[in-house]
Amino acid sequence: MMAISLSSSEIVGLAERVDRAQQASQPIAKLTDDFPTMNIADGYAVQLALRRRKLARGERSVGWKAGVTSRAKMVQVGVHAPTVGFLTNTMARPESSAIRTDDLLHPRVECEIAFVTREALRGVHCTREQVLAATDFVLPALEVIDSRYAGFSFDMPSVIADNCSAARYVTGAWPRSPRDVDLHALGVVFEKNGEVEGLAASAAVLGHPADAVAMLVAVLTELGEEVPAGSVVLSGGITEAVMVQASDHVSARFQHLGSVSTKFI
Ligand code: OOG
Ligand code: MG
Repeated sequence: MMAISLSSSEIVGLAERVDRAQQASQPIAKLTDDFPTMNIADGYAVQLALRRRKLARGERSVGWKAGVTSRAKMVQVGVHAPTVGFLTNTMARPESSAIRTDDLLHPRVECEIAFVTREALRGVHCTREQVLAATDFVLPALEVIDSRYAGFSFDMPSVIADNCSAARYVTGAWPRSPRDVDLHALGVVFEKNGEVEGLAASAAVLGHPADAVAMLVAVLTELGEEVPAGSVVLSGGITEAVMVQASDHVSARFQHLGSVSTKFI
């Protein structure tokens, strides 16, 4: 990763800017409009400052998310390399609940496979096998993303600074051992209001969802972080994300993993 080019006061100021946009549900311009030389290391520095702000307010860290790990997502958002973001307890929603839209800007939903770890993961050369060995179980998941940038329009440093659009996530209720299912070739049917929005297989995320988690571990290790035991890790949207609004119902049906659904109010 390149060296950080922003000053520490710029990093803190940009984290505050992103945080305020989220709290006020007011979109902002992508950060690189003001800081055109911002690089990926700067993006992560802002993201980690944002994470520190949230944890200082009492949010609890529950895990991490891989983003832009599939071709469908890369094409949709115009970012061509995977990214990493963080998850806190305030983003988690139980499957039976309805997700409010009045505190979101322009939510989109994507279907993902979630990993729950029983051992910590770290290392810049983390492998698929290490991820599988450290995984307690996998779950079907829906992620609600909500870019703080106007028009959902950003570049890689800006989206990383905005915690990769993280907003809400829902996991299904049926844990499976990663050893009991072929994580490489699971089909998924993604529906909104009973209409099929996307069909894909789990291999869409970097060839294997555990490889997406290994990528995430490598990035976090470079940043001086790790994936602790007991973390939730989202491995990235398998299909394009779909726009949602109040009254929509979304579900993802995964071969061998069961389904997960949520509605919006
Ligand atoms: C960036 C977040 C991407 C995923 O699963 O690909 C992401 C975005 O699309 O706004 O969470
Ligand atoms: Mg996602």
